[in-house]
Amino acid sequence: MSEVIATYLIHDKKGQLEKKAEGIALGLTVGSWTDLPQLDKVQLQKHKGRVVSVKEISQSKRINNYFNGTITRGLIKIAYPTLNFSSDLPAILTTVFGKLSLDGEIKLLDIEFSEEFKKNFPGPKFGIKGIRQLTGLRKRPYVMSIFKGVIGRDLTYLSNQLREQALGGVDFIKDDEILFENNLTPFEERIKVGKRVLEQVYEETGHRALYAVNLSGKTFDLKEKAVRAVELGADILLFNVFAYGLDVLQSLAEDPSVSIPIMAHPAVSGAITPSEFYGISNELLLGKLVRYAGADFSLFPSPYGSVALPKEEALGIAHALTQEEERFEETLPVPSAGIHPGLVPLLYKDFGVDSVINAGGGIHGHSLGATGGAKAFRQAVEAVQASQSLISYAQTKEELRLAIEQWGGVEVAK
Ligand code: 1AE
Repeated sequence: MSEVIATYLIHDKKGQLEKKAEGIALGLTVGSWTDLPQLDKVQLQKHKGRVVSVKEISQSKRINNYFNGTITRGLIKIAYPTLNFSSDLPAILTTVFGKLSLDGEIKLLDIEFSEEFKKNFPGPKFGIKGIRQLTGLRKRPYVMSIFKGVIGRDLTYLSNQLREQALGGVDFIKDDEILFENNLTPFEERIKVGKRVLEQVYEETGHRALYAVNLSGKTFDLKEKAVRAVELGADILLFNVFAYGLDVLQSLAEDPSVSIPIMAHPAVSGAITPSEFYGISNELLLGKLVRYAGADFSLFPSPYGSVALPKEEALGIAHALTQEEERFEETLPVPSAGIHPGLVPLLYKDFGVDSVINAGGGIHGHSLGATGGAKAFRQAVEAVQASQSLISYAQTKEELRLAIEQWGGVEVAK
């Protein structure tokens, strides 16, 4: 029988993990089937959830203090027959963590799908391989910059900022996720102007940057808008997946006419993932599910910047995005938020060549402006790839020297 297996971290004051697990397996599938007549029980057997394992984990003084009493903690795995739901993420999430997410201290850590069931998800259309092909760049991490301060500004301002960033040598430039449809810089105009500016920079310098435009608006209008973006020659779509839902991402990714990469932004996910007692793990939400639903890039807080994640969680996301999967391309990890050039050695060590170093403030706040900031990032990447310390490399690279003077730099032992 085909099943989906969910792993939960539970906290129970009564210390009855087995009972709780059995209650979930029944409650989220056939309800109180033990009270039913024999015939009904037999019929319902194939729909009943199954407790796969219950593992108590060591008590924690800190957590006992927090709950003001002794609390038993455990990892439980429950298998749900796929017969019970349609093959879409809303149905799966509602089954494994619908009402249950409202029921006390329980966190959904993982969902395992059989290879057969994975066929219901598209995975990334491009993935790391496809993006490497698209950009013709193979041997270094990408550098991305973010438009900043463009709300209330017109297309001329936007073009100038785009040009400055591209001239510094960034590979991708993304809209700020808070830039929506507006009269001053409408979606379609941003794409047209962006194309013109980036083509000009390419002609002048030989460097081509790609622009990720924010796909926003009402859910039912998104597809048409995405297709129009493709017709206009957009490079990449930025998408606030958690404001809309993973299934909306999936339906965009599945559409053959949305034939450009999709970049998933983590906005709103902080309402779901950070608690150690509730919600959904970062690895599952920003890692596995974003990848299965079809994002080519996934942004998430790095372990270092202004909105830092615990390191093992950030690494867990990257692992889920890139671990070998028979059916799915890899999604490019984009550790972000509060990143400056001095953090590049750490990011490179943690996330490797196949990642994107992404910065807004760390580009625009550079004392030589966005072009200087972008150059400083590229120089920091060069330093790391040449196995040189940032300090020694900066002796001949003015932009990097100024960035380190401004924000400091972290060297990594070889
Ligand atoms: C985790 C998302 C990061 C992001 O979108 C963003 O705008 C970062 O800006 P900075 O680099 O922190 O200024």
